[in-house]
Amino acid sequence: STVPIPQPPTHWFTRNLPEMDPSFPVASLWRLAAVYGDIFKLDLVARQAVVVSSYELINEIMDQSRFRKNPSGPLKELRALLGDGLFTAYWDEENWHKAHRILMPVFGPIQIRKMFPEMLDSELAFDTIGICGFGYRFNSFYRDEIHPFAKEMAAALIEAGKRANRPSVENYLRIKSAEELNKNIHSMWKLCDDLVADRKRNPKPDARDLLNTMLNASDPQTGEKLSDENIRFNMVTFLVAGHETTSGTLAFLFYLLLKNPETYHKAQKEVDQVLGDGVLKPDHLPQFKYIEACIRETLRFQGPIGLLNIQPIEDTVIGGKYRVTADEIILCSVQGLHHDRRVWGEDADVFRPERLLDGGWERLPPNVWKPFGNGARACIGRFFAEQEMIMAVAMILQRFQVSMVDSNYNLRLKSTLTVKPDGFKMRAVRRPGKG
Ligand code: MNH
Repeated sequence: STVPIPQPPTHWFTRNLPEMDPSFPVASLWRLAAVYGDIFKLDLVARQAVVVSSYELINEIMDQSRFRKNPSGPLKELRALLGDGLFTAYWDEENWHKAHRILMPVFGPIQIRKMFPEMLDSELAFDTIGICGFGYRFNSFYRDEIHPFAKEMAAALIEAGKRANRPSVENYLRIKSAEELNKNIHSMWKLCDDLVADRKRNPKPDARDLLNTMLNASDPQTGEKLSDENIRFNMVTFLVAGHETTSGTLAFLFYLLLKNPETYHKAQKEVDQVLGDGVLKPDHLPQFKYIEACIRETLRFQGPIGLLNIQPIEDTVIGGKYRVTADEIILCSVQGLHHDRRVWGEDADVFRPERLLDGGWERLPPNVWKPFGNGARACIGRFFAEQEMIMAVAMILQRFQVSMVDSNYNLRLKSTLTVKPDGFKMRAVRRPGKG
């Protein structure tokens, strides 16, 4: 027999929408989880959501024979920009399967290792994808202002998050925001379409970038190539999915290292032992065991993605007693999972990279660490991001002493679809005689 899923009281017209803060929806779910517990239901008018926040329930929901990702809410709004690109594709879209088959091989560890020289040569997250992805230099470092694409992207992400958590009447009335969003979308598309056109006019057969693969490779199963439209959607997808996530994670990482100075010293000591004053080489990467643990622990403690959108393949019962239907969306709280004391222990709220060392990583139970999502729809850019982050942390710690501009700063969060620190500033001073 089943029991009803707890639900906050509803308003006659806006149902549970007033519970949501459109500028930080995930935080609303964290707040509600503290009141209603590991599972609760929300009627968000346009969609019915079930929010789960425990290891026990999420472990069950990660079973791909019963559940799968299907974009809803902000992800659905983002389709206006990202279409049937990998991140926002619905589970039954053929273009997801095609692009997944074509692109998976180039995102594997060996191919990503070959991008080392380009990564070494670029200015973090956004520029790295520009160069490794499409041979395009955004040159963020050499501009006073951030690149228009980065601005348009940030604005579009915020607007998509808001649209998903506003009543549709209100969306309808906000003509100005809709026009602005549309303008931004077309401007981002144009940059990508121009890059495709340019590459077609001037092929670069030797370039090891994603654009070459998308233009030239054919699907091993159907023999078909990706359409120009799908290539554009995936180009924007890589920039969106790879920029805020990687830069947000690095910001959280430095915040956590600085708040826990013994971890900072251990990481720096490791860099000094592995690199000394030398130049970073691909062979060094597997030697940064402590930094790897710091990155993994950061992604557990506070990663950039708050929710996984999962849908039951058919009506089913979870946790032995809660009925969920195939038209409901289950929002898995990554925060809830990563801070569940029942699996992580009493110190779940402590940043402790050591928990993942000396076999700790290998001993983790299945599905307790999900910052990159799940199964077939897990992050395709994971090796890319991990390599980029290890390189960045190693080079920064080798050459600089980093500190907080305001030593009393305590973490505040903000959200633009992804979660990141708000108002966190660091200062970097050259370490004498290094690098
Ligand atoms: Mn990434 C999917 C997290 C870096 C490209 N990424 C996902 C998902 C998570 C995620 C979580 C699954 C989302 C969901 O279930 O709805 N991604 C990250 C994190 C980092 C990251 C935490 C960095 C840290 N991602 C990157 C980078 C790229 C990238 C870098 C590209 C170069 N991610 C993707 C793509 C998908 C994705 C593409 C969609 C994959 C699919 O569904 O086929």
